[in-house]
Amino acid sequence: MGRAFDRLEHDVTELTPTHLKADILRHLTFTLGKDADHASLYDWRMALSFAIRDRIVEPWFASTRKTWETGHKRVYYLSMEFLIGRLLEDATINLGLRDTAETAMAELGQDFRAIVEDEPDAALGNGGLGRLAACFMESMATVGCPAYGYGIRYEHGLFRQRFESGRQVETPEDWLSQRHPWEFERPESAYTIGFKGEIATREGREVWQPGETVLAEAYDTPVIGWQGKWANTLRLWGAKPTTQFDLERFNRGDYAAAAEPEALARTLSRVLYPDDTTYQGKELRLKQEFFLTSAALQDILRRHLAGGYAVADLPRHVAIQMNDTHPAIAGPELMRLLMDEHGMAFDPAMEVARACLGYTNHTLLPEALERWATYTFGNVLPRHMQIVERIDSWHRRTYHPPHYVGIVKHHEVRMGELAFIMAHKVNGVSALHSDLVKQNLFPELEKLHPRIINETNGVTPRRWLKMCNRPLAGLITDTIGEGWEADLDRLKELEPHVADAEFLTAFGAAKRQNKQALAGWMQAHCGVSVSADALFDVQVKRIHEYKRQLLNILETIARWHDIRQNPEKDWVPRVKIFGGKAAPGYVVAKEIIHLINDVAAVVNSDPLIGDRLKVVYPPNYNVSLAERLIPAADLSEQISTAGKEASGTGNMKFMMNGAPTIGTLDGANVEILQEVGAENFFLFGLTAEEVVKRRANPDHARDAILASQSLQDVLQMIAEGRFSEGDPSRYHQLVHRVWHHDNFLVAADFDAYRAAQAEVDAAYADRVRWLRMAALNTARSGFFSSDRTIRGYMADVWSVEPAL
Ligand code: T68
Repeated sequence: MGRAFDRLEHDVTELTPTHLKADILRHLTFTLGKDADHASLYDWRMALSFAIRDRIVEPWFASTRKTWETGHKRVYYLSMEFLIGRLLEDATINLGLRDTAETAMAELGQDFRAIVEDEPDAALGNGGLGRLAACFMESMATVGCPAYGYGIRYEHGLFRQRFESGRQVETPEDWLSQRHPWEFERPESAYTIGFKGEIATREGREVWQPGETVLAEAYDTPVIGWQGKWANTLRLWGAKPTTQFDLERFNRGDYAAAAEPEALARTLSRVLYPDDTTYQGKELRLKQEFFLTSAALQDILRRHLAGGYAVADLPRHVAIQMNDTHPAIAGPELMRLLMDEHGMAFDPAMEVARACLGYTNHTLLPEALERWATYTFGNVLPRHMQIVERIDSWHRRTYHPPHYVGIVKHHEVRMGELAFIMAHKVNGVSALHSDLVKQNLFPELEKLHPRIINETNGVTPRRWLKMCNRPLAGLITDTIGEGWEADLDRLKELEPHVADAEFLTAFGAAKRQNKQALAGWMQAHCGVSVSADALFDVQVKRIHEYKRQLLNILETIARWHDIRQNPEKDWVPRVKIFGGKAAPGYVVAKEIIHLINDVAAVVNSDPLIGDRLKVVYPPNYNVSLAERLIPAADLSEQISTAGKEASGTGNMKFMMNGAPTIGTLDGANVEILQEVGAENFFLFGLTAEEVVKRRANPDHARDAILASQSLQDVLQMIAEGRFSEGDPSRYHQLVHRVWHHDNFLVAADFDAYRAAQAEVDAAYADRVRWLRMAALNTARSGFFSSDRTIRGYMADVWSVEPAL
């Protein structure tokens, strides 16, 4: 029977607009119950999405079947975040149906673009870490790595951002208020997840009797790779009550208590935590982490045993990757399942668990390192607390680490150390970051058992070039032919064309088309009119002190001031574009947002300035907005304090789309510089080592400010209230912090940043030079495909071969 699916019944490349139209109309009629005459944009989007989804199901079945039949090893990517964005256009592109879909919709009287943009973003992540997980899912499908992504089906993704009088205001995100056409609900795949309670000993075995339980129910979204050759599953867990009511309590008349199981279930998968760099020791967060991890591990073991294999054989068939420490409870939970449920002894269970697990670190920031109070941890997960202590004492007995190295310290469970000890490989996400993880984060553990490796991040070129930048993708295909999308090193073949005036002109025309489109969008959505001839200078990412949006806005003020002083000079016109959200509780980041908006208001309405400088800050930066902004960027701002940004992935997207970087030697900037060459990169600022030395001088900021007339002027203007008319004290604290608590060396790097910006102006004024730089950035970006990253993990961490 199922044999029919071994090969595709329908060759999607042969699907004509006429066939697709029939499918769309069938779904409109029979799935949605709508008459074409009365269908709304939403109805058409649903009908098209279902018609496209139909085409994914066959390769999805075929992939799953092949993995089962060959007993191929599977990768399980555990992540609290998957920032996937929209799915419709991406699916049509990977299926080779983008143009077919557009034609079919046009013939039905519908605008494909409008339909695509009607889809809400699935914003189940904060930033880089969540987007990386989404790129990895697409790349694993593209290279044919059998894999499951496991995450949480948050009802509310990352909050929406609005500005009110320049201040950030958060409103709840609501993506599931509409039907989500890409998922399949699997009520039959559900697991009981326990919390709290007691531990009993029965027949010499520890038995955990949870005090609370919820059900984790699976929702599966197929993830289709390039050209539809392979598809994997993103399995997101939704929480359901195990019982609607606690009947015993209900019958006793305790109605509120009787509804408790339902209340817990309703909150568990309700909302994504919006902090990307500060962990908060909240019980609900720990419960979410365990909910995801336990459901995933139970599912993994069930599938393994269903394949007829022994538990001890797990490492031959299963690789489990922990995306940061958020799912680091996987170590103890796997141990619990192996020992308490499958009767394994501690030592062999440790061997099995460690052989399966890998851990990726994404940050060195101390405030982001998860540490749970033993009180909270022991209360929520009493059995896991026992297991953690057992692992810790086993580790001390076996390896004799220095007394200060361990998992449980000062009444806290350190999740980084736990993840390190339970994983056979630990990796950082860029060359520099991996070195710093070795030297600064786990130096002693690494000495005892070396296991830290590097896997430099990457991004999928299908979404971040092919889909979001059609003019440039078209030019690339016209120039080097097809096939670069899955073999991005082939972009190197563009290099010889960079000497060709005709190619450069075409490259410039593609960029200009994107800039024109963005200018129109900003006019309509932000009320700011900009010239497409200006240099589009873009900094988009979460707002954080270490990312130094402050440095950028201070330079903007200096530039504005300079233009006013010398209006007759031949200024290179600039549009400074900012985008990004601040964590709701991050007061300093919110102040920076307010300042950017205040500066924008002053600059944009200054008649002396005109087109020479504009500042635009579109609200609610998300994946879809990134797809609009990045292809239109001339300059990529990657200006974090050296040593603080683990990798960055936006930096790679800009490079691919032909925007040179102005940046520090931080994260993957180091590798970008290496690939593109110093003459095509605007480097400035202290190095990671210099940062450490400079910070040892308590007067570093004061010294730098006194040495820079320009910085003094800028700080003075802010302090005087030039950007906060009627409220002169608004930024006193901010200015005070630059003088006295400049933890991220904004002052120390200010002059160097200004000088680099002046070089940018000079380079941009030379049109041919600039186009050559831009084109070389694209041509040399092949290394940053997430296909390369995934192949690295497959070889170095997972020991899995492609199944294609
Ligand atoms: C980012 N981390 C890194 N964390 O900052 C970035 N954290 O340099 C790197 O490129 C990216 O990971 C991918 O490796 C994050 O995005 C989070 O979002 C986060 C979320 C919750 C808790 C802690």
